[in-house]
Amino acid sequence: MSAHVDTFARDHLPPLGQQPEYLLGEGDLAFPQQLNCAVELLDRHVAQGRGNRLCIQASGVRWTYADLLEHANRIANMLVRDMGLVPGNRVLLRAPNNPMMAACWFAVVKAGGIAVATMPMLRSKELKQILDKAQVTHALCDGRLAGELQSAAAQSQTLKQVRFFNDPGPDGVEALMAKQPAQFDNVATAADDTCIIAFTSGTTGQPKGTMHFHRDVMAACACWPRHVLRPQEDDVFIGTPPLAFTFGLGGLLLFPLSVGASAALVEKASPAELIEAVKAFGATVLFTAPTSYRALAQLPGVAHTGLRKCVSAGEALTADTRAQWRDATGIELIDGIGATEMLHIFISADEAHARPGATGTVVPGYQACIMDEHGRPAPIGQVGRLAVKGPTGCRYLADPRQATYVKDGWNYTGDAYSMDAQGYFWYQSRTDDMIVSAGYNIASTDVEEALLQHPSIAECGVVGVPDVQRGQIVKAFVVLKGDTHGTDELARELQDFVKQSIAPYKYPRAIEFRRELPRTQTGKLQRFRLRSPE
Ligand code: 3UK
Repeated sequence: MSAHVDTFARDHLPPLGQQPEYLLGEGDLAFPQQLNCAVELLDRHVAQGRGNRLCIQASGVRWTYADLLEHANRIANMLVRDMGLVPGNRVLLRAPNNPMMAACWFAVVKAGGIAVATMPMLRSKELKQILDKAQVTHALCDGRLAGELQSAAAQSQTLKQVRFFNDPGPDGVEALMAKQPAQFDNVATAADDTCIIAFTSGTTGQPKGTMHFHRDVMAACACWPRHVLRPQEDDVFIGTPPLAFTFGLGGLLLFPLSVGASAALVEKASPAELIEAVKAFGATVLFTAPTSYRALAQLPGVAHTGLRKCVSAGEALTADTRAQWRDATGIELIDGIGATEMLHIFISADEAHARPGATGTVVPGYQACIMDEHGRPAPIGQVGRLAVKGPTGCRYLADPRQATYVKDGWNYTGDAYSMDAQGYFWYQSRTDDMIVSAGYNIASTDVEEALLQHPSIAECGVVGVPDVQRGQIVKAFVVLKGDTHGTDELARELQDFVKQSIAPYKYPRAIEFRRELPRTQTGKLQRFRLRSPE
């Protein structure tokens, strides 16, 4: 049944006993044995007469579905005929979010390859880790990002075929694909053939590759978008997460195409440029992270755009950020927690059901449960470990950490949550970000949320630091707005301010002012770097 000639992915799946339980088989989640998600998401629209509909916009580019299909087909032919790709080979993709990156993603998946998309900012050392881990054989890379890939490729035993796109030269992908036919014989992959290996954004340790099947991609499209986002055919999706991050891959490519809508891809945008792009492309659905919503909410132009739905994920959304965005735009944010391991969002609430401070309820198709320290369901209201299962789930590529993420069929996301009587899930912290000070459990986000109410604070990060007396004390790293100066007096003011709004034992006993906070390339605060500076 598998179409993979190169069986690397199947050979390195975690043993079945270490995989999560999958909730599959009913309604939208019953998949045929042969399934190629690229054909479902792209060819199908053209076959059904929607080829002339708008599909992808970018600066200077306006592609219909037929245009994207033609590009993907020509690149797929180039991969197979010029570059010797066989089904199951891993293809590294490296580019900012742009139309050629999207076309290459579809080309790889149509040809039965496995797309290994990487963040544009990765350096050769990090690229080399990925090349080795996924035994990457081919690469398609934006010409402007050639340098770091070339030095990683020079040290790789497996990567032999590299081509560059957005490159005008005679060896560039554009010239090579022009010689190829515009038709391509799609590879009839099995629903459980791997089509992407997504690397985690890495707040700690060695990167982990997560394997997702063709059916996982379709399942992600059938769950959160259909039940919570509920986009329309005429929606124009836009946002900041890279296509190499499954938040961006779903939000800016898979989900718009799954409903015949379109995406506007922006390569790199400051908050002001993003709002300009929203207006220029007529965007209606925005995907970005909480910190970005805070920055955007300050901009004068944000009140009058055509946006109708705004999605926040990647980090906890505080009630305060939600209120700032509503005040600035009139739009209630759609919060959702997703994970690279789960492919996309599994707990969320739409505009009408949002509760400030809560992430939402479990997305149809998934189950979620709060587990106590013995792995048993915890009572309502008690803080414990978040465990989820659904059609998608964690399969690490050859990694012993599989046994930490998956236990008894449940995926443990590493988050501390509680669930209330109405089934709403309340984020507390990462399980390793719980601060224990003088016997009290203190969630770093509680303190961050309290601090963010203060008018002088732009951003902050709270961690526990070792203390002889108390085991740990709460320490806040604070970035101030504009040219406010960090003084001892202001620090004391902030401490009193926190004591006014939350239990006084949670106040930050130490405060350090910083110009910026350490973040991953997907915008997540790296609390471990605040705990132990390199
Ligand atoms: C945290 C959240 C509270 C949480 C992601 C949407 O973030 C994504 O994937 P990652 O693998 O990180 C997963 C972890 O990030 N997190 C994400 N969203 C929220 N915490 N509220 C949220 N709304 O710790 C989770 O375990 O980088 C998000 C879709 C796809 C994704 N990959």
